[in-house]
Order: sequence, then C-alpha cells, then structure tokens
Amino acid sequence: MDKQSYIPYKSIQIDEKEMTQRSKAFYQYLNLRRSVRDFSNRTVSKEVIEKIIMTASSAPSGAHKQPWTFCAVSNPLIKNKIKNAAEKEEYESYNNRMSEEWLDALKPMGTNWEKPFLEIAPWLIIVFKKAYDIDENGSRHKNYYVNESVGIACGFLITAIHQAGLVTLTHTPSPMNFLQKILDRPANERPYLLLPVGYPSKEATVPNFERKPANKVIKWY
Ligand code: IYR
Repeated sequence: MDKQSYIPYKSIQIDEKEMTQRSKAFYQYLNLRRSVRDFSNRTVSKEVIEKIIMTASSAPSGAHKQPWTFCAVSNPLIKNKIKNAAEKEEYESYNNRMSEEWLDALKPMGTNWEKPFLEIAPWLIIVFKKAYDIDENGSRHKNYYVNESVGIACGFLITAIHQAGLVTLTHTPSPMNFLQKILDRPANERPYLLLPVGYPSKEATVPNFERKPANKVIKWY
C-alpha cells in the first residue's frame, strides 16, 4: 500500500479572550435558527446554494468516503412532482400510518399532510446517502458509518443555510423512495433528508418553543 502523505494542519491562531467571545457569539447566532415552514418565492442564486452544499460536503465522514449526493432542485416541474408525491405519502401517514401519540407530539408544530413549501421555496436540497460506492468498472466498495456521516453533513448544511441568512426545515416524507425515482438516482443512493431552502415569507411564524438549559443537556465529569 502507498505510504500515506501528510501536510501541516493550518490551525487558526486566536487567544483565549477571542475564543470565549467567538464561542459565545456563534452559540447566540445559531440559537436564533428555527425550522421555518412559511417560505417566500424570492429566488436565491445557484452560487449561494453551491457554497452551502460544499460546506456540508466538508463534514467529516467514515474513512473519508463522503458517502453523499446533494440534489439541488429549482426546476418548477420537478418541484411540483416532488410536492405531489410527498403529499400523497404524507396524507397516508397523517390519516392512517402515524400513531395517536405521534400525532399528539406534532400538535405544537402545527404540521399536516399539506406541504406547499415544496413548491414555494426556490430550492429543494435532497440529500442522498450512499450505502456503497460503484467505481468505473461497476465494482462495489463499502462505505462506513454512513448514517452518522450524512447526519453530520446535514448539520453542516443547516448551519450554512442559517449563516447565509436563509431558512430551511428538515422534511422527512415517509416513505421517501419516490425521490429516488423522480430524481433518477442510482441504486446505491438512498434518500436521507429533504430540505426546502429560501427566504422566510413576511408573515412567517414559528412555534414558541424553549430550548433545554445547559444543566439538562450537559453532565460534567
Ligand atoms: N414527516 C411528517 C411528520 C413529521 C414528523 C416529525 I418527528 C416532525 O418533527 C415533523 C413532522 C411531516 O413532515 O409533516
């Protein structure tokens, strides 16, 4: 096997005072992020979407396999197909598949089977996980910790969307194999998450939620 090559790590040089300020400022900024369901149809440039996705693709992944594909959809015909297919599944879920307990848990969110944001938002990003890779010769190669890797990349994606001043929500129509068909993705790719991206509508509201305090989520040892 080839000897692995290494390069110097370019560390950022900041003092402790700046570190404290930056960690606080970043927390305060990210804590403003909310899942938004009311979108404006105002356009967002392809350039911005590309940078947001490349931020997501800079996430760590098992054995550096980057086992993901991000489909960025702005084509209204494809968005319409996705909306219709998602609403068909969601209608079934809300009416016949989800338990009473689940429906109760969702009440504060005010969600239902209708998903107008899938057409109104200027972009839909559909994240696919790659269970394995296929090389030029058609041979399969295993990927590792695929769910963890793609989950982390989605965290980077959501953070980058917020950093750009845009909004999103993590939509998980279930089942979502229709995305594989509509987007004509190969058999090694499985839909993972669907995120509409854009500006919030002027009238957008969000549930009045509070987040758990530090002593509920951190145990110091
Ligand atoms: N996938 C459905 C239901 C849903 C489930 C959870 I958990 C949520 O936090 C929100 C919604 C939907 O998108 O409406």
